[in-house]
Amino acid sequence: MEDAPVLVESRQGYRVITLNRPSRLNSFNEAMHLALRAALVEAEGDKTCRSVLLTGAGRGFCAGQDLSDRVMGEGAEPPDLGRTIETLYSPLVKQLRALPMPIVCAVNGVAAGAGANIALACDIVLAARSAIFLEAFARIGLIPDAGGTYFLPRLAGEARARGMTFLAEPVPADTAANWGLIWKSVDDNALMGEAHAICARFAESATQGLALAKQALNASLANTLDEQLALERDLQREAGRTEDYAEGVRAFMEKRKANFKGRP
Ligand code: T3D
Repeated sequence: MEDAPVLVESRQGYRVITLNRPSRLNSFNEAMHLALRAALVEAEGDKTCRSVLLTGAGRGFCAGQDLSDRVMGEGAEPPDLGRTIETLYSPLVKQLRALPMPIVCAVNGVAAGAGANIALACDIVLAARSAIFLEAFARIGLIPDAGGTYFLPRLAGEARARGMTFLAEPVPADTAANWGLIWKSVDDNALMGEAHAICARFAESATQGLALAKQALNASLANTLDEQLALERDLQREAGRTEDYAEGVRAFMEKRKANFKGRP
């Protein structure tokens, strides 16, 4: 069934967001962009939601921009891709990074173009062993966007970032995990079980602390050590004022499992 471009399911303590244009390998059109962003806003607004699981319907995760929206007739005025990057892709990446909770991305199949980079923008990336990551842009004369030129060298190193960008060859999930692009690859039939298990664990975690840790890790990529140490001080001050921290210390001393509540 291919109705809503994004499906949202509420689970105990987390939300599952599924990209839902399977006949086009969940490639992005404007409607899917807007629906995904609205789903993330709703997740943030729900105090009981402590993590997000992002995945794709059908055999692919996401094939990047829907190229059927980009076909140009002979001599036609080219589309302004800077505008779509500025209004759609970049805000989405910023929203994923700023969401104050972990995003678990279950890459269920091919992740190509912006689809690969949207996955890399998430916090914990699991990929089915049969999935591939493909920086497809060079095949059509574009550059990696959706944060690709930012994330690739930082996660995989310069040599691999340049190889993936210039050669545009598929990188299998196992290789992506070995390179440090993603958290891990898992057997195809174990993917969703593992992703749900992580979100279920977050539903019982001190997720305010995780949100602050996410903020610190995001900033670390651009900060000097001095700046980062100052930020750690400020964010730890905030973490130290949460009820979850007090509960964590009490539970440790009382040798029992902590009952973390997440956002008040
Ligand atoms: O434009 C802007 O605003 C700038 C932003 C750009 C961001 C970008 O992401 S640019 C990069 C766009 N993406 C690509 O270039 C990838 C294109 N797709 C592929 O190279 C291949 O489909 C895959 C390697 C991803 C998968 O190959 P395969 O053999 O497993 O599947 P397939 O047969 O190629 O695709 C299945 C169907 O999905 C097929 O439709 P059909 O023939 O069954 O009716 C195919 O046309 C469709 N599809 C796959 N990717 C896209 C797509 N349709 C539209 N746009 C796509 N990106």
